[in-house]
Amino acid sequence: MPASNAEIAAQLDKIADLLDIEGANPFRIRAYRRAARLVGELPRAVADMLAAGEDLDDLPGIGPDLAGKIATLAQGRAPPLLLELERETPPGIAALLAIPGLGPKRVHALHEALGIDSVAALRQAAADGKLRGVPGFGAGLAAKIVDALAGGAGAAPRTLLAVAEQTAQPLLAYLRQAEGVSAAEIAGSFRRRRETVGDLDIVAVAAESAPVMRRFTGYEAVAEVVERGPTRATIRLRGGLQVDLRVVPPESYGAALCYFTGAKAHNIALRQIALDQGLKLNEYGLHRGPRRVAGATEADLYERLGLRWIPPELREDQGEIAAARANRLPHLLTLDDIRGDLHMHTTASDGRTSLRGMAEAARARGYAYIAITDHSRRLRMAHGLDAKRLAREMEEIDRLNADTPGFTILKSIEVDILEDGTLDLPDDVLSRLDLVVGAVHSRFDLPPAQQSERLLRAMDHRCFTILAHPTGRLLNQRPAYALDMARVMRGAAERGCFLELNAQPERLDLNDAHCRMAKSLGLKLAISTDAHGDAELGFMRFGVDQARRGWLEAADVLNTRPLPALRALLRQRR
Ligand code: DGT
Ligand code: CA
Ligand code: CA
Repeated sequence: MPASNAEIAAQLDKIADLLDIEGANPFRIRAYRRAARLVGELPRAVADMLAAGEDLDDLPGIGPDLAGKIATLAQGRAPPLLLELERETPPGIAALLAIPGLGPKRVHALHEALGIDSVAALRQAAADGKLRGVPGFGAGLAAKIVDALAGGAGAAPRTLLAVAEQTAQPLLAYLRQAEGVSAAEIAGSFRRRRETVGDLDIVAVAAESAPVMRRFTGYEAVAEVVERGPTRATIRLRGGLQVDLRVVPPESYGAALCYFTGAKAHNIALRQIALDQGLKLNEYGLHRGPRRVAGATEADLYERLGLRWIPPELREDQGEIAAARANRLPHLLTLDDIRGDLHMHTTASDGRTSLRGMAEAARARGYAYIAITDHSRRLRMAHGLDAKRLAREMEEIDRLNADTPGFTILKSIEVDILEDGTLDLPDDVLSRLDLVVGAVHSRFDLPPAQQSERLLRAMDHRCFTILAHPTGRLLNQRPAYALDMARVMRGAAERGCFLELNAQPERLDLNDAHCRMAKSLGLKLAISTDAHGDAELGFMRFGVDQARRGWLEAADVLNTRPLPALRALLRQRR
C-alpha cells in the first residue's frame, strides 16, 4: 500500500530523531527534518508524483540519496538506514520522546549520563533524584518530567480500534480453525467498540483446551508468550499488541463472553443484581447453589437477571442496566440507517480520488447522496479552493448530477473558520452551496471562552451548517482544544446548525459523552467520514460504532434522512 505524505514525513522525522539520539552530524539531521517538512507540505501525494514519472530530486533540498529513501517510504517500505537505526537504538528509547520536555538531544544526554534507555529507567532515575545531575537538566525540567510521569506520560499507548481490528481479524479467523473450536469472539473494549484498546481479549469455545492453546501460542506473529496456563494465555504480538485468550466449555460461553466484554463496572453491577436474587455470577455461569441456571448464551444470562440483552457498546455502567430492566434501551443506530456522507475531499484539494470516483464509490455503497467538501483557499497546504476553482467544481457536480438520477451530489466546502470566527470565503460564494461545513485548522491554543466564542461567531453566519471535527483532537497525537462544549452545542441547536461526528479512526470527534450531550440537548449530529480517498468512505462504520456508544438512534443523526427530509433540515437555516 502506498504511504501518504503525512506517513512519509513522520518516518523522515523518525530517522532525524534516531540520528539525533545517536548524536549524529547536525547537518545530516537537519536534512531529514527539512525533507519531512517539505513532504508534509507538498500539494500532491508523493506516490502520485512517482507514478507520473516525476523526479523527486527536482524538489528543493532533495538530493538523489534522500529521493531514493522517500521513494522507498512512499511504497510503504522502510529504507535500510531506518531499519539499521531501529536495530541500534534500544527499544525503550523511542518511547522517551513522548515524554513532555524530552526531545532527542535530551534523550541522548540521559542515555550518555545515566544509561537511561526506557521509561521505567527514567522513572527510577527521577525517583532517585538523579535527573538534576545530567548536563542541561535544571530543577525546573526535572520537576516537569516528574509531573509528566505522574500524569501518565510514557504509559503503554493504547491502540486505535481500526488498527487493532487489522490485527484481530486474521488472528480470530486463525483461532476459529483450531481443532475442536466451535466459536470464538473478541470481547473486551474491542467488542464495546471503544475508540482505542489496551489489549485484545478473546473467548474461544472448545470441550478440550489444549489444542487451542497450542495453536494460539504458535501463531506466526507472536513476539512473546507472556503467560500460559491450561485454559488461559497471554501473548504479545510483534506489533506490540497483547492478546488474552480464555478457552471455555460451551455451557459457559455466554457467561465468559459477558464477563470478558465488561466493562468492569458493568460486570460489578450485574454481579450485584445476581446476589440480590440469591444467585452467583462468574465467568462460568449464573448459579443457584451448585446448579448452573444460565451461561451458554448472553441472552439467557441477561434474561435470567430480569434484563433485556444489552448491546456491548452500552456496557459502561452509564444507566444501561436500569434502561434494560425497564425495557427502555435505545434502538441504536446501525450502519444500514446511513443514507449519505456529508464530508469528503477530492483531488481538487487534498483527496486522492476524483470527484467522479468519490461519487461512484458512494453510489456503490448504496448511498442516496454525498456532499463534496474540499478545503477552502486558506489551507494552502491542502491545495484549498478559491471562489473560481469552487465554481468549476460546482459545474462538474451539475454535470454529474444530470447523469445520475436517484443519486445527488450536494455542493459544499470545508470552509476554514478563521481566528475571529469569520469564514474563509465570501458570502456570495457560500450562499450558492447546498450546505457549508466549517472547521478549525489553526489557533488551537485560544482560551476556552474565546475558542467557544469563535465557533459560535462562525455559526452566526446564515450559511453555516455543520461544525466539522468539533474538538480537533487526534487520538494518541493531539489533545482536543479547550472549549465549552455544552455552550457550543446549545448555540448550534439555537441557530439550527449541526455538529459532526467525524468517523476518521484517529479522530472519532465527537466522543461518546459528547454524543449523549448532543442528544440530551436535542441537537442532531452528522456522521461523516471526511474521506480523503474512496476507500475511506468505509470509515463510516467507526462513526456508527461511536454513535452507538453515545446512545444515538437513527432519528438523532442527520444523514439517516432521505434527501428531501435532509434538505428540509438544512433549509431551517436559510
Ligand atoms: P482495555 O483492554 O484497557 O481497552 O479495556 P478492557 O475493558 O478490554 O479491559 P481488560 O482487557 O483489562 O479486561 C477485559 C474485561 O475483563 C473487562 O472489560 C472486564 C473484565 N474484567 C477484567 N478485570 C476485572 C475485574 O477485576 N472484575 C471484573 N468484574 N471484571 C473484570
Ligand atoms: Ca482488553
Ligand atoms: Ca485483557
